[in-house]
Amino acid sequence: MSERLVIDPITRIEGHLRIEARMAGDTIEEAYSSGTMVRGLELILRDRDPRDAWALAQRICGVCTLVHGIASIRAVEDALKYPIPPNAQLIRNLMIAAQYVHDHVMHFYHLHALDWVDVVSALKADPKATSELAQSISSYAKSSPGYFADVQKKLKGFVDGGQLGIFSNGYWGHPAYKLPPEANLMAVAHYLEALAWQRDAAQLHAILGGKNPHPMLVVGGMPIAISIWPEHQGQGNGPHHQGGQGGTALDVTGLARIQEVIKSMRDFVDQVYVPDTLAIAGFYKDWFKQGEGLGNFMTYGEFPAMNDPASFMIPRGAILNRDLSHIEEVDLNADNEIQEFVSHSWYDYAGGKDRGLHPYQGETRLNYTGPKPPYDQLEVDKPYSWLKSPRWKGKAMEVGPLARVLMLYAKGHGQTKELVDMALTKLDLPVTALFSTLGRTAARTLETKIIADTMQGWFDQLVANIKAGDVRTFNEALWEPSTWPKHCQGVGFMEAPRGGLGHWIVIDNGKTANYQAVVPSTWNAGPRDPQGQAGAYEAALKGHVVHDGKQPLEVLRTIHSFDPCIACAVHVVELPAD
Ligand code: NFE
Ligand code: MG
Repeated sequence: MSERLVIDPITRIEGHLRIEARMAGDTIEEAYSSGTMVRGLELILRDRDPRDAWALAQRICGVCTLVHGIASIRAVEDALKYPIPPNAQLIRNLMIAAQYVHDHVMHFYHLHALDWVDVVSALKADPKATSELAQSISSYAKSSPGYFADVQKKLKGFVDGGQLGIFSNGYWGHPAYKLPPEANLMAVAHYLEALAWQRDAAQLHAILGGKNPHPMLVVGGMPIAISIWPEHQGQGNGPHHQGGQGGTALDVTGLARIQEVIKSMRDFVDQVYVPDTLAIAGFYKDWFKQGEGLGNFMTYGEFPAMNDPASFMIPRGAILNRDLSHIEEVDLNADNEIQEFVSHSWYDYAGGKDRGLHPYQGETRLNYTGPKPPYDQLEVDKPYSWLKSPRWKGKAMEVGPLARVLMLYAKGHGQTKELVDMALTKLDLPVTALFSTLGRTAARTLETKIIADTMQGWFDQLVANIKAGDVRTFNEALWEPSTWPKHCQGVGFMEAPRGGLGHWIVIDNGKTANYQAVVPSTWNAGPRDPQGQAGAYEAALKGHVVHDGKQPLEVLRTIHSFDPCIACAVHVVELPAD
């Protein structure tokens, strides 16, 4: 019998995602991914000043805050050939890195962990045995029997009061949960720790960008002054500054606080996030054998030393059919490489629905043809999503942490090789285990460590520049539109936490003529293309066995391993009037 499993919404994500699966018994035969909300930000950006685009574009998402702002200012800078000062580059790198660390830790504990951790089982744990477990895997200070007994008491209070709150509606007791009670209790404790820790992490954005989420940015640099005058020291923007005289420049106090935040990030990643990932993964080795899907991976590149792709810490490229011995070059400007298709999306193209359009020529023409909500089932032979289907040279590609770690690994990046080999050895798994649901989750953890560790070098370089007297953060040379060409176009790309992100802008007479954002979750969560090729989520779910259709935990595990963000992917909450 062929039945349809429907999960809508899939929770603990940003935005509205619906998954439907055609079942053969308890096995997923075909899966369909649908974004059920459209926002239309690309239309809002038209005809405005390109220098303001970032402020609007950044509102595409509040989870990956910053990244759409950065992609936007980079797009305008690319169009205008607008160089930025080295300090601005370093400050951007620090902010992007802080975004990764913050976002990945939050994803692991708050959006994904409960797919693996049974909160209610933690009540049965012995606090002393939990303490022994915690101390056997990490030097993290909060690991005494008393600490875990307190966490357990707090949790018991939630449960006894019928108030699981943030833990309500889980599939507690599902047989696919495999952790012993002690590991569950340790993970619940760290879920709560991560909530507190993330406040610290967010301060780096507040110091360098004025606030979080959605820090302040500017085309041509960063909108922050650096103070080197001793009489101003201590009046700056460190959260602990005592001056109280309203100084906003970055000074020794702010720099000292940034150093503390970087240390707090690295400590949490080293002492909590990495050991927890490895410990939890050890109980779920089956999940290193399923959930990959496409086998094609793409990165755009990130963390430039200068505005030169050759200097990227994470390189650009494509890996096809899992072949780590060969990396294809990716050109973000070539008409026939990155294209978006709408054959299965609720959009039209002027030239016909089966064409692919490069983002410079991209169109955003809404045309909802689906059933009137609420509906039982999507019509998957027709358009069934507000996401488009991006393709690279006609191929569906996975983007994100796994793509980046594979790229770094394939290129022989030292620390990546060390970490991946350490994790595989510890878990007694072959390198092919990376191509899986837990491979994706583990790659996210490992890249967090790599990026957090790299932050120190950028910070040291920034301090060295300031000491040498270079306090420039903004280049005003091309600020006035009168200096711009009449027509130009550019791409702003980056690696957002969820993968390669591109904003393409066309500027005519100083105004935005066209704007297209192709975001990571569109690559991963998009629907089928005109050839019928599945997107990454759809391909990854194929073959999963679902133990209980009313509690589809297996689907959540694989979908959440991508860290979905549909707010990003469908950039009007109302359907167009008919
Ligand atoms: Ni809204 Fe985002 C990231 C971007 S993913 S979270 O990372 O771009 O679609
Ligand atoms: Mg778009």
